[in-house]
Amino acid sequence: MKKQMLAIMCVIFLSMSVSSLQIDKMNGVYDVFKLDKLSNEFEFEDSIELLENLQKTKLYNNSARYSMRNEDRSGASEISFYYMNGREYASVTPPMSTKSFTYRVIENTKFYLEMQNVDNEDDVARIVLDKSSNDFDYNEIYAGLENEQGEDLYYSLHDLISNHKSIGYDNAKVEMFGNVDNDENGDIHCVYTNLVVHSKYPKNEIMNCEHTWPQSKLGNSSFAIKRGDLNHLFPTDSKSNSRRSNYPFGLVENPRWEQDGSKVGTSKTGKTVFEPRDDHKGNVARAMFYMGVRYRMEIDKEQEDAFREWNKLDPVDEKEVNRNGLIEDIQHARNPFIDNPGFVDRIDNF
Ligand SMILES: [Ca+2]
Repeated sequence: MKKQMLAIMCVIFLSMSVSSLQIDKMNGVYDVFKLDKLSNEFEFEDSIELLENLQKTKLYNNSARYSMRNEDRSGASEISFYYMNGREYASVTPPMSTKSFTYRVIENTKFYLEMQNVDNEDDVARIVLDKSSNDFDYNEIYAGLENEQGEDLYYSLHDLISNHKSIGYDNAKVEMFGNVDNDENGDIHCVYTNLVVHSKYPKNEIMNCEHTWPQSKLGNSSFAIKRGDLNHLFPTDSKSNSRRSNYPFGLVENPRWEQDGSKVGTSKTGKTVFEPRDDHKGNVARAMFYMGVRYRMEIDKEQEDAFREWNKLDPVDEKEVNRNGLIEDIQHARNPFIDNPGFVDRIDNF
């Protein structure tokens, strides 16, 4: 009887893993993240290419072995997945090494594989499919979330975007000014005012990098990763940037500063708020929802209500879609609220 139960459990376990990131389908480019104990965040370590080179063996049902190539192609190594006593393990042989390390697979989700070194518990790694590669079909994933609502949807989206390749703040700024927000004429447009700069390296006194979620409110955990996340960084002229300061967003009733449609002043509840001009309102809302879900940061009720309206008032346009794609190329993750603004209405609390 016990044996039967065990067999059933094994079948359930195996069929569960089949619906998740399938080990026998792990061909392609992956990002490897290591857990940093201090920030409790998975930090990007390396890109690898996995090439399946051995078929499954009868001995280890469902096992698979891959050769692994680092981004710089400096060395080949191996990673094998196998089941033992109903648990999934990975054996990793680094480049230029004959010694292998054994990892216990902790989580095998649709979006990543998390594993812990059995000899060193601090060594926790995630292998995430490089989502900018063609194998990762966002539309398929979104379709799978069709019936999800509320917290379920919130956490599914969190899992989907919880790893991205962070390139650091300085590089993010270079990418933003020189690539993501540098248009076909070589111009950078301020998102709050009409200021335009023709440059890839604008002077700090003229054009800044705006943190839509203010730096002073990012909190300590994963600070560097949040600070350099392109999804909430935008070019702004330095004057409107300092006017925005770290005020929350909202609708201004009594403006004390106003330029090209953006305002600072008090809201109907008497709070000092910043109101971006209409054509950037939706972008702000979707960037803030992204940041909230990505880093599990709460959005206060007053702002949340405004963002819900702004998400509809200023719908996604081609420019925003293109920007999402450019950021995906760099960070290997997208803002799902740009792909699917309707997600906002299906989550009742951010
Ligand atoms: Ca817009």
